[in-house]
Amino acid sequence: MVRTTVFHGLLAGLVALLTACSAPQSDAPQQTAGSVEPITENIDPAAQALWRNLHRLKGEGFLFGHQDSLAYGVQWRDDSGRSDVKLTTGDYPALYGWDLGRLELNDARNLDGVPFAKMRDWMRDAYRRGGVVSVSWHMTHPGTGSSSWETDTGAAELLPGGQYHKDLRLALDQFAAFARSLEVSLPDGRTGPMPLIFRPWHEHNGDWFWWGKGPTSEEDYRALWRFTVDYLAQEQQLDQLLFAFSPDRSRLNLDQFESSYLYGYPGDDYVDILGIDNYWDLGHSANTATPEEDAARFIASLGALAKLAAQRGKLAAMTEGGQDTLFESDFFTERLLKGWQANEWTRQIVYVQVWRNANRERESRNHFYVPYSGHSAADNFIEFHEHPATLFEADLPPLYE
Ligand code: BMA
Repeated sequence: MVRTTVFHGLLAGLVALLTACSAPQSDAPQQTAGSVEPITENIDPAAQALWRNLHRLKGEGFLFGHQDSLAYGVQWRDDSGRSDVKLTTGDYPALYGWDLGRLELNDARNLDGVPFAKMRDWMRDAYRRGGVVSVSWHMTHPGTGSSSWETDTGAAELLPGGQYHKDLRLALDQFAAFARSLEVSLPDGRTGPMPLIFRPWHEHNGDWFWWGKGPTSEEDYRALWRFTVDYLAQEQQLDQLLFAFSPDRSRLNLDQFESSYLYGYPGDDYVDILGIDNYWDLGHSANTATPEEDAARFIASLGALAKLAAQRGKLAAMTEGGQDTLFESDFFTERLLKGWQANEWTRQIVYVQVWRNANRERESRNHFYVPYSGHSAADNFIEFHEHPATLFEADLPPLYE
């Protein structure tokens, strides 16, 4: 069950008021943990603890995450226990991203060739080691079957009353079955569902996905998001999820951050984590800004995000991003860490997740976000790992109790 608007609205309003009242004396971040709760009313204790513990980390450090980290690396695949993060630093990431694209088709493998059966095991391994699992979904259109990047048909007919609505339900049923299958041993000794950060319908302010701007109207996007959350909570009774909203930085206007960020925002009753997918400020090939401009904008984007999250009692995170092919050997300390360290607002960001290290042999291209063995950014990544603010697996406090 999702909390009622009135209760949650009052709390969020109170936090906003307190933040506003304290503004003349200090613009400092306010600690909101405990005063505002996750959106799922009967949230499982382990997921609730994750939420609380992530709040506690604010200002201290951030979890470092990597997509598909255990499934393959640039120079290896299907090798149990490996991760390009571990090969360089000796440590696993603190957070693991996985994508469910093609689960809706009942396929055995996801869109990047990761077997779902193994993904489940890797997710459980991550949890057992104290790490966090985040899930995105490059879903094929449940009605037309076209890929997430085909933009001919939007979300309108997936909504209640639409001709493909039952297909959306079936896709969400697959998700619910998958989430339920992730049984783990909880801190209280009982067996129960593994807490997950669920990040559906990402980068919707871009025009490259069928749920994005253009094929899907803002109103339909909101309805799609709300239906997803309500269906999973009420009909599927999933109580182990934290929901992350993640617009793409390249389509955000930093001068009008709030209104631009809130495009399609389903409301405070429907989101736990305010995320941002940021490749744009970190050396994106289509961005012509200078590195100095990039740095200032990266800091501005993280700071504005963290402020908005604090006003609403939410967590803030860089849910996806990084520098494709790591052409700057000092990327990790000079771009990423400096951005996070810049001021007391940027330091409120609780996790930063970079994208995947595509296997070169399988994909015949260079597409990676952490260094592989022998790469010129490896030493810098080790330095980044050693910094007290960057949390990898070995640095994690217990997050689920
Ligand atoms: C993109 C690229 C694609 C991949 C997709 C889903 O950003 O990495 O190659 O298929 O994410 O993981």
